Amino acid sequence: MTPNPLDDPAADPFEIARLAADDVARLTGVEHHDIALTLGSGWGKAAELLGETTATIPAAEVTGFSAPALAGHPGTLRSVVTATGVRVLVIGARTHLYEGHGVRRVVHSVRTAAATGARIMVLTNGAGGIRESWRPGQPVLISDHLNLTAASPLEGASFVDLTDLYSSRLREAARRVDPTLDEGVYCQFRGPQYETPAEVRMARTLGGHIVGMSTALEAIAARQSGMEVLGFSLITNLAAGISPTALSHEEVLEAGRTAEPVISALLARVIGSL
Ligand code: 8IG
Repeated sequence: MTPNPLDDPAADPFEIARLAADDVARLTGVEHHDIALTLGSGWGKAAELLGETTATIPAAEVTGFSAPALAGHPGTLRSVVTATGVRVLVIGARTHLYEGHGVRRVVHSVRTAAATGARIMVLTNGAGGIRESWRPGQPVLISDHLNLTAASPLEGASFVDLTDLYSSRLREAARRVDPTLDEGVYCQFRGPQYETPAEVRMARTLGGHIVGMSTALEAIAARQSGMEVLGFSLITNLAAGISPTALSHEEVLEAGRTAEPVISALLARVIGSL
């Protein structure tokens, strides 16, 4: 298998994202996308409700997405057109930091989305909830984040402003669709282990409300590329120690399955309103 060009330290990740965007244009027949959407666990049904899927392409055929020497499934990218003609690039291929391939690979889909022309990046995930009032199956907006990964997608002296990272304009748009949407601060841990109860208490003390393993690094990269970011977490479980019982992967999957139609419809309505 050909090596991933992102793994060459001398390569420019933005140039590779441009090549990836050329692949997306060629394989989808769509030159320019307006909005990009990364689907996390629990959000998978949203793509169908957004509009008409005009192309589905294996991520492995797009530059930089290929995973050499690893049997993992790289997922798909989809091009969807909404009723009003907005072109949405739906990314069903997320690379996590805990996979160990480095931050460039983690944020490559975001940089590719920007290179296709997308001005808005919608990031969704499944996550643990720290707020005691939250229940599994509840979607919440991300208002800000704590990056606890000790990693950054920025290379060199790139001083990117993150003051309004999770766009207040887009959060207001989401709340016009569903005024009951709560919001909170997302804490990204490296994972893949879930937190200890002490780590969850730490996150709460630091001002965190949501614990996850994906979105903060992607949001930073999106902002660096000039995109506006909207973030949603599906609370699939209460964070460790918040609930009296241990975290069960089955509970997480079940909450996701139950919530999926509801939150997917919500997401489609929000994106349709942007
Ligand atoms: I789903 O409780 C899901 N993803 N870090 N903690 C972290 N990530 C998660 C959790 C959680 N639940």
